[in-house]
Amino acid sequence: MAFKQNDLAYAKDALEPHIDKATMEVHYEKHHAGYTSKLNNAVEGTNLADKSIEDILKNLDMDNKAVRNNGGGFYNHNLFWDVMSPEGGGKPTGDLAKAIDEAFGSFDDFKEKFSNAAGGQFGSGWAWLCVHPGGRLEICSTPNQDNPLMPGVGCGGHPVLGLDVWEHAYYLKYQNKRPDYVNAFFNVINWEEVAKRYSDGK
Ligand code: MN3
Repeated sequence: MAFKQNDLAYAKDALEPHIDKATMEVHYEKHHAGYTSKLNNAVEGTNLADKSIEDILKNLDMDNKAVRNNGGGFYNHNLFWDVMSPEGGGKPTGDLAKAIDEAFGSFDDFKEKFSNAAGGQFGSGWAWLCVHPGGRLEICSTPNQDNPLMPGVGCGGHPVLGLDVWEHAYYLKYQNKRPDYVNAFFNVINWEEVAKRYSDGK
């Protein structure tokens, strides 16, 4: 069965002014669609074709560049769309809020560390909040389309929040001002979805 992009739960202009419609269109319809079709081409007729994307990434041969780049791109963007919402922003509640306070001191400290991970990723990549078995949280970043499920990326656990810091994710609206984009992302984070991923992943 071929891999398929998650449907967006909101219109492409619904995240404005934080994420603009033109960026959403090209990002979803061109970039993510491209990773998805290239992943399907790369696994077709191989023993990966019937596996889940999580299985593929966890057991990935990192020298398999086609699956590494496009499998990562497919998975990462599906997560990215799902952790944003026009009703997002604010702060997490419940167990996730408690875990964030335990790991980072406070929500504001978490925001600063996550923003530093996003700003400090040189070139293209992703910033992540991950949960380890037992519930411990970790912030990290990965280059290109790598993600924390892949072996040996130095970024462990199950990703519960991811931020795309490729220029294609923000350049139309923010040009070189990545920190402004990172700051704006906090206005659309769907903390309910992140909390669900946290409780599923811990
Ligand atoms: Mn992208």
